[in-house]
Amino acid sequence: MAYAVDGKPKQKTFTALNEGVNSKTITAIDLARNSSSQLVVLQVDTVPPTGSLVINNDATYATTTAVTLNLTGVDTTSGLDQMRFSSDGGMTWSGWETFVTTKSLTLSADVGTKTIQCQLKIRQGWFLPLFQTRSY
Ligand SMILES: [Ca+2]
Repeated sequence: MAYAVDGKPKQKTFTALNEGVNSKTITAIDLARNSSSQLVVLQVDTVPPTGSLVINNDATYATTTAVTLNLTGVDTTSGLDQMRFSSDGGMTWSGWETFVTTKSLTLSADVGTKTIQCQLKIRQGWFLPLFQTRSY
């Protein structure tokens, strides 16, 4: 944690923090024994989210470029925030959008095996990559 005393930058390292919310009270005491306290809340999230991705209810082939994705995702500490998709091996990604369990996606029109990648983001910024491949 970074802070300043009389404008001078300082740093304090906390160890053995618990998963989830940690509350610490920082007390500063000057030479005249005047004190001031500040409550600091630190959120720790070391467990990545879990999730799954299913394309067209697990059909072996997609017969149109429009596919439906069914998604699950859980993050018990921070909660899921957003998702995004790539269908070109991760070269380009859709914009981040609010996580939902059903998503429509349009694939490129060329025939072949497509891989849809999904990334889930929690409120603290962790990513979970999910992959599924389907022939088209
Ligand atoms: Ca987590």
